[in-house]
Amino acid sequence: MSLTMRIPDQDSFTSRLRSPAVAARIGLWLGICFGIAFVTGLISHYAQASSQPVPIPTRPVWGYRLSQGLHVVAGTAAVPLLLVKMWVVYPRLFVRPPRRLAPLVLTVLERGSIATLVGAALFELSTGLANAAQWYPWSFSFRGAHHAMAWVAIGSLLVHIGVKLPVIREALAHDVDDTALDAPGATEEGPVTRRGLLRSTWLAAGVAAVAAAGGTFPVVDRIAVLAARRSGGPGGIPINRTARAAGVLTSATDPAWTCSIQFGARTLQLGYDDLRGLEQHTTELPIACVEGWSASGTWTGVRIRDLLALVEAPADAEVAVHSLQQRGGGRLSVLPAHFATDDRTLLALELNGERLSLDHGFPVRLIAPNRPGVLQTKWVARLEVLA
Ligand SMILES: Nc1nc2c(c(=O)[nH]1)N[C@H]1C(S)=C(S)[C@@H](COP(=O)(O)O)O[C@H]1N2
Ligand SMILES: [Mo]
Repeated sequence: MSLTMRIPDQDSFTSRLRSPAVAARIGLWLGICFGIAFVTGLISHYAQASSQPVPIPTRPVWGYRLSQGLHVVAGTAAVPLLLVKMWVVYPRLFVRPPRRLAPLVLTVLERGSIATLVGAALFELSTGLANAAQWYPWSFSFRGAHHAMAWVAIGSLLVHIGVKLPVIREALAHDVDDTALDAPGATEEGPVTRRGLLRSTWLAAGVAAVAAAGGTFPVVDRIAVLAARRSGGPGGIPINRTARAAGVLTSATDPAWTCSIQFGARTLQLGYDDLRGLEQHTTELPIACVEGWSASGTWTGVRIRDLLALVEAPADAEVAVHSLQQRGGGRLSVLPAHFATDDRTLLALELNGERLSLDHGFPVRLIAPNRPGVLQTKWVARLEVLA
């Protein structure tokens, strides 16, 4: 028995489906998905930054929810698009590089930018999907790495589009079955037509988008298989970290619990009944998790603004919201001044007309408009006026 190994060249790939006509059409939608994911990703990153030179508005209250929903939907829809696109174009890897120096340099640059683009795109989609599934099989910071790699992806995407623009234009200007741009050997009819392949790809991307959209848009909730986080949780809102996982079972149920409001040397301690005795307000606001799910709830509690007035805090001061939780993410968030004084920003005691459950942040949690879920601090122990 003899083993022969032959490196394929472009002529080893004969399917008519592998054509710039197909690649450009899928690429266009892939580019749109990456564009949406990039912009909404920047919004989410900025919304979580510790300082915001350009303030984020508190309205619309569902702004972050919509933005993050689009982010996850665009990213999920991009998965089948990217896979089909890679299948269509990978024979180009085997095109023999030119021998003359100038074209060789160009080829190396072009393939380098594509290798970077594919690597960054696969990294973004796989870490994003894993994050949406709350699965963290890595030790780096998700937010930092996903954000840094987004710039690599969008940069190499722009280079790629720049290099390919003449072909893209040509391909999109002609019928999808036009063969003018095809590799000479790509003449074999495949099991499906080009239109058939494109239709299946759009269908796969659409199904992926709908499956992810259920985490944000309740209309499609029933068919939202990828939006597993929406189900369950008291009050119909999923639970991100439980009281047990946060290590607050004892401190949050301690009858001696108080919330301290601290401004300079002034500190006020308010117990649960003290907070109940203050004017209560009810507002409907969503929790929009960075991981993609979101859900709306009706919250009742005390306005942060009213609490700040009790210690005569200035209206332009930021407020740090500290949790009983001692370690791990989510135990501290800072309210910019215009969020702290907004009339819909509450220390909530109730969700949907019932006392807050332990897992949703009993005794009290922060709820504010147009804000990433990770900043809606649960099991609040202390409000600290930063002035
Ligand atoms: N103290 C504390 N607050 C927290 C968290 C946390 O881990 N610890 N998780 C945050 C995140 S990431 C989200 S999305 C929301 C979820 O709120 P829920 O569990 O009540 O739905 O709570 C936020 N508040
Ligand atoms: Mo979250």
